[in-house]
Amino acid sequence: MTDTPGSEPTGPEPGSEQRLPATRPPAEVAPVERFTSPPSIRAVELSPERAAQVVRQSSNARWVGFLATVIVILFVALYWFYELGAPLGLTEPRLEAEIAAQQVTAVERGYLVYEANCARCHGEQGEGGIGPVLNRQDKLFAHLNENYIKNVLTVGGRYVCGDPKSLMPAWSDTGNPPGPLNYRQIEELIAFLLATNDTTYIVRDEHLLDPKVDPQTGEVLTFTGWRDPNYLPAPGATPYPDCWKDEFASGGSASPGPSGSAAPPASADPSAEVVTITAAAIAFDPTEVTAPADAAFTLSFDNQDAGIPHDVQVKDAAGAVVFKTDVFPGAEKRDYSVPALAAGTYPFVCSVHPNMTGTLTAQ
Ligand code: HEC
Ligand SMILES: [Cu+2]
Repeated sequence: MTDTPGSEPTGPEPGSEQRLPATRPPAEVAPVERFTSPPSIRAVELSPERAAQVVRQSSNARWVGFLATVIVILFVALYWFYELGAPLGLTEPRLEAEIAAQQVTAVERGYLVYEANCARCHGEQGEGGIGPVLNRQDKLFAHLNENYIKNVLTVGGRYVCGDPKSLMPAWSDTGNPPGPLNYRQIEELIAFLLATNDTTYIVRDEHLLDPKVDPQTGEVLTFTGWRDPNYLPAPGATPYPDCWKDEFASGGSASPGPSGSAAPPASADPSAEVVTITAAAIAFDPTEVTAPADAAFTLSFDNQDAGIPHDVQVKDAAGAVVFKTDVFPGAEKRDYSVPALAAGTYPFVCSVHPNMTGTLTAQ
């Protein structure tokens, strides 16, 4: 770059920086007093009034501090007892009460799930029907435990006896094929099935808010669990079989009638009178039958319930089994020859479904 005329360098003129900083004319202001507060404030000596005020204020401050400490201590103590329960068991610990309340909620929900899905096969009270009994103490004691129920509901009825044609489908949505119930409903069902019979629960609407009321009496509907928490199996008793059908297998431990082996296979005398009993839809038909007294007769037992095992156990007035058929699933018909019975009435029952009953009259 060469200096050419007309392209003068712009910028400060040489020497102009020497004029900075701009000098000011000396200030001609009178010096100001630094303190503008009145002299009484600035005074350091303790007047009697000031001394009294200091004493009053510090006493007040101590009181405020003391009360605050008392409030904190009281709060801690009260909260301690609220959370962990008052001494001598005066109140329940909050968390335990919360757990108990949740348990009640689970059982009350489980009841609704059960009545909606399971009662049609296992009975309103678990008394059995198309499906096996669930409310018996010997079953509830160990056989029906949490794990087992969870597996049965996940795998379906074939988990029980390995029967691929079991009538019970898988219920859990993790099953194969998936069922309609989610894991919470499964847990609620387990809570309900294992609920003890010493607690009364309230039947509620589906949102678990309002109790259901009997439309006739206006009373709140309640239910209790099935399990007796104090139940102990008889010493030396065989545990409940893994497959419920084994309970009814001939010679099974659970139904030792006096004439337990008196069920000769069907070789009925063709000349004997034939009494027919049909089992259909978990009920006997007819429920009243007559047979000849003091003469052997043929019992023709027609089980029309496909896949559902039934039998006929004829009992005397004392409840002892005088004759029983095999337990066999339908649809099938078998004939048995029954030894002579003295005149009288004999109740008969299906051992798989204790609510299937009838009466045989020998005359
Ligand atoms: C269609 C009828 C049916 C329905 C509905 C049903 N079950 Fe079952 N359930 C059965 C049958 C049949 C068995 C026996 C399994 C087998 O051996 O085939 C069974 C077996 C069981 C067992 C095992 C019983 C034992 O003695 O080991 C449990 C537990 C059970 N069901 C619970 C339930 C629950 C809970 C529900 C409702 C979600 C339910 N069932 C719905 C038919 C049904
Ligand atoms: Cu039956």
